[in-house]
Amino acid sequence: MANHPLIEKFQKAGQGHVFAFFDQATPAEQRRLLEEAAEIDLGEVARLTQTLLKQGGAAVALDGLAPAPYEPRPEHGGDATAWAEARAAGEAVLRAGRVAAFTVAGGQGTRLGYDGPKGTFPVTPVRAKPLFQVFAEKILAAGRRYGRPLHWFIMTSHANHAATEAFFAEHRFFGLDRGRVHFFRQGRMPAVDFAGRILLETKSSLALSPDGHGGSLRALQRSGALDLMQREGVDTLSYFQVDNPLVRCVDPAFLGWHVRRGSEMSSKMVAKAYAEEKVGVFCAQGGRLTVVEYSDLPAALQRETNAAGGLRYVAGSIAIHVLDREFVRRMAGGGEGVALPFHRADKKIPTIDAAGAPVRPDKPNGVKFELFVFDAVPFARAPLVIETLRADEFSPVKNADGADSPLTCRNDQLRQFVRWLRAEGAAPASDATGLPAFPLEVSPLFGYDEDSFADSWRRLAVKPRIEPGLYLE
Ligand code: UD2
Repeated sequence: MANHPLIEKFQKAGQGHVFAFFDQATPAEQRRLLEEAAEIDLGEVARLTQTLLKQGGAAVALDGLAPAPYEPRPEHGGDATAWAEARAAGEAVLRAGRVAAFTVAGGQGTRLGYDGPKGTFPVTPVRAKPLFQVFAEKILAAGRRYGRPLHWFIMTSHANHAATEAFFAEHRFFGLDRGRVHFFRQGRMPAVDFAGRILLETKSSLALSPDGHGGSLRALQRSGALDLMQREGVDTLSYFQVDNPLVRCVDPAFLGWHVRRGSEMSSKMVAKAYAEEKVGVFCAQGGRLTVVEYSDLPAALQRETNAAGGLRYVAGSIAIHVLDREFVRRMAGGGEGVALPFHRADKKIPTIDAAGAPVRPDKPNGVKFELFVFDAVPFARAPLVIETLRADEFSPVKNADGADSPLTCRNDQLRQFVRWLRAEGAAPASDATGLPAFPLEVSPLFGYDEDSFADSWRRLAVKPRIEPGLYLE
């Protein structure tokens, strides 16, 4: 076999099989394989094989686990004055230009069965705007409202980076200043078989996959995004996922709670809709705040109720956070004791057999390693959880049908538009769930939350007729 220091390194680490077909490959293929191999941290792979495969991974420790405290909304008994003060503080931070929006969009979107970056998926009820356009318009509108255009960071994956950039270019960045929209790729991890051997996808390429949304912290650092923010006077990141068009991309009340408490990482919760809902749960343990992913929380705890008969572990994580820039830098630096833990996911990973023939497994044949951003919570100073209302902020598109599908998301958008209209005395007739009899749509440029909607509506000299296909912009 060809002599190359990298090949020797892999051989020494017991991963020499990665180069089994190297000599048959074309020079271009060889280059590619060497490039991919150079991305791999063999020490990390060995460590993960030892801890997550051989020792089966440490089960999530449950001793001393309790529900996390959170700040309830005023509607649910929270302190209305504190919420108003938080909001004013957040508006000041936005007016000072200290905030950037941040979307994690590197996921593979397998469950939706949609071919293309998930952010390009059409979601709105009348205009069928794609997710990216909804966020872009919210960000544009918020920048106008606070007199400071926002920077927007978008984390992509190797698989969808070029398509994502092309989509924005094709749509002229949806009206945003292209100099303020920044794309960067997340890192990759190799998949391994159950013995810890790195899997090949083809004879000359590794089975690599995105390193999880927790990889965003190191990717922000590596890509230079943190330095760019620093140069631009941005010290606070508003983090959200690509699948949820209801999200407030920048929320003054949330930002205000974060800065007033001196928190380094804050999170939003909604009351879980039912015990088994697939969201992480905010917990307290040993004086620290943590998020336990649904799959790690035993069913008995998921179902446990409190004296009032409600769920005891009620605080569902909807993956909306505010992060301090310097906290991200610290986490990305990965100093002693500050690294995010990897999680193991057993998957069906397309690979090749010993003769080099493709294998499409019908049951899991290996393991992917992923980082989760919420694992940073326990490392943050003064981490904070505030409540938000599901109807106002959370309706992700995850599955082709059933729960969290394009249909449920469309209906939740419609109900939100109806609530905004109703607050101004202009609601169309709707059913018992608040769903109108016909589709209508509010552009984020007209209103992206109740307040911005009310301002625009009140400015209209002539109010439009509320009729099928109404589009307010
Ligand atoms: C996530 C949370 C869950 C809950 C739910 C809310 C995890 C493990 N669980 O569930 O607790 O908050 O969201 O909707 O996160 N992504 C990347 N790179 C990756 C992997 C994911 O950018 O390598 C992005 C992806 O594009 C999406 C987001 O992260 O925007 C969520 O990913 P997911 O769909 O895998 O998360 P899910 O639904 O399992």
